[in-house]
This record gives sequence, structure tokens and C-alpha cells, in this order.
Amino acid sequence: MKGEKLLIPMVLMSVMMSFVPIQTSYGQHLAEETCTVQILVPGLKGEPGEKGQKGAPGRPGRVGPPGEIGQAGLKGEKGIMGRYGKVGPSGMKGVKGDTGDPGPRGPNGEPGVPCECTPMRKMIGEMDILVAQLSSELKFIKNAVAGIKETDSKVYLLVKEEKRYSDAELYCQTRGGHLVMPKDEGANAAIAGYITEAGLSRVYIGIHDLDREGVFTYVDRSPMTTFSKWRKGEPNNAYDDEDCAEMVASGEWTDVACHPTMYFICEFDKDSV
Ligand SMILES: [Ca+2]
Ligand SMILES: [Ca+2]
Repeated sequence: MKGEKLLIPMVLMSVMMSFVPIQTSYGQHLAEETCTVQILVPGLKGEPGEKGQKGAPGRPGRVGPPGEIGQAGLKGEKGIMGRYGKVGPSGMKGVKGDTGDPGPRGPNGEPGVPCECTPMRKMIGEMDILVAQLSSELKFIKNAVAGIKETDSKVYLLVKEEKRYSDAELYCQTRGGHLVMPKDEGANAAIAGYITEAGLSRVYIGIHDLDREGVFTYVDRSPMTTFSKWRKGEPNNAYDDEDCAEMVASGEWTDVACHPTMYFICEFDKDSV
């Protein structure tokens, strides 16, 4: 291309030199060969021109294809701590822990007042006696409530504690009465019924001949007058040792020894109950 651009001006110059006298030395050479067929031969390569001025900027090129994915960057430095979050819900109750070790021993207390033991012991002894009496009374009341028997003028109590005759009478006296003293058929029948209902066969009654052998009296020392209920053949003072009396379930009486223990019946006047 560069060669072609140089060729065109050279041809034009050749034509012009054919008709115009050339003053230059180069032109004189050409003028001497006027009217000859000119053979256009490329001249010698000219010297390089001066560098041209910088051209105007070109138009922006087309948008290129997307670039390849770049390599992963290096890990950044740790950021500062964020704000605290909200309080979460309460957790479930934990399992009970083991018992801790015993604590250290505490300081000694102040000395106490010396005990007046003798009066205390005496008081305790008296209280024991009271408790025993109350227990006895309570037992009596329980018996009374459980099965008391009464007629128009008497209250009978069957005591289910086996005692000797004298102890049985003492028991009844302590409570304001005596061993039962049947003084008529009605009373005797009531007492007999009491024994039968209790499922017993015999009880002590308040009749004896302790003061004078063969002469029976009631335990309150009142004499036996018109009424008696001895079983046939009784009293017989068997073995010369029968000074007390019992009633059997049929209501009949028998003289017996005083030392065996058995149940008994107390009687109380209604006026004194
Ligand atoms: Ca006798
Ligand atoms: Ca007898």
C-alpha cells in the first residue's frame, strides 16, 4: 500500500515534466528525452517522512465477552463482636443434686441450770399413779358403757376382770357400790339374765359367811331375811373352805372358796349414781 501511494505522484510528475521545462538537474535529464516512450519505473524509495500528528481517538470497541470467574479472595479478618441477643426461654428443671457434706460443728451452748432431780422424780412418780388411776377409771367407764344393766332402783355392772372375792368387793366399793346383792326374785332374775347374756357360767355375788361360819349375810352386812336362791344341797361349806358365794347362769347360788379369781357384778344405788 505504501508503495502504491508513492507511485501515483511519480506518474503525475512524469507527465508534467514532458511539457514544462524543468529547472532542476533532475528535470534537465528528463527534458533531454522528450517525446520518447516513457517507461515508468519506480523510483528509489524515498526517505521516511516525518512522524504525523496523533490522530483523533477511535470509536469505542464492542463489548467483550464475560471474563472468567476470578479466584476466591483471601479470608478477611475477624470482625468485632456483635450485640447480645434476646434472653432465651427458661430451661427444664434439673435433677436434684447429692446431699452436701455436713457443716462444721457449732459452738458449745451456755451451761444449763442444775436439775432439782429429787422433786422432779417425786412429781413424775405421782403422775404415774394418776395415770394408772385414770386408766383404771377409763376401763371401768368402757365396761359401764358397753353393758350396764339396771332395774328401778339399781344399776348393775358386769366386770370382766378376774379378781378374788375381797378384791372384787374393793373394786366395787372404790366406785361407790358393792358386789351385787340380790334381795328379791326380780333383782335375782335380772342378774341371772345379765350373766346369761354375757355368755358366762358364774360370777361372784355379795354374799358370804366370813364373819360367822354358816350364817350368810350380804356384803354390806345387811341380814338375809326372806329371800334366798341357794341351789339344792348348798351352801355345803365344802372342804370347810367355802365362805363366799357365786351365782350361776340359772340364777341359783352356791357357796364357794373366796380365793379363786373370777368375773363379778357390782351394783350401785341409782340415787348415788
Ligand atoms: Ca362357809
Ligand atoms: Ca358349796
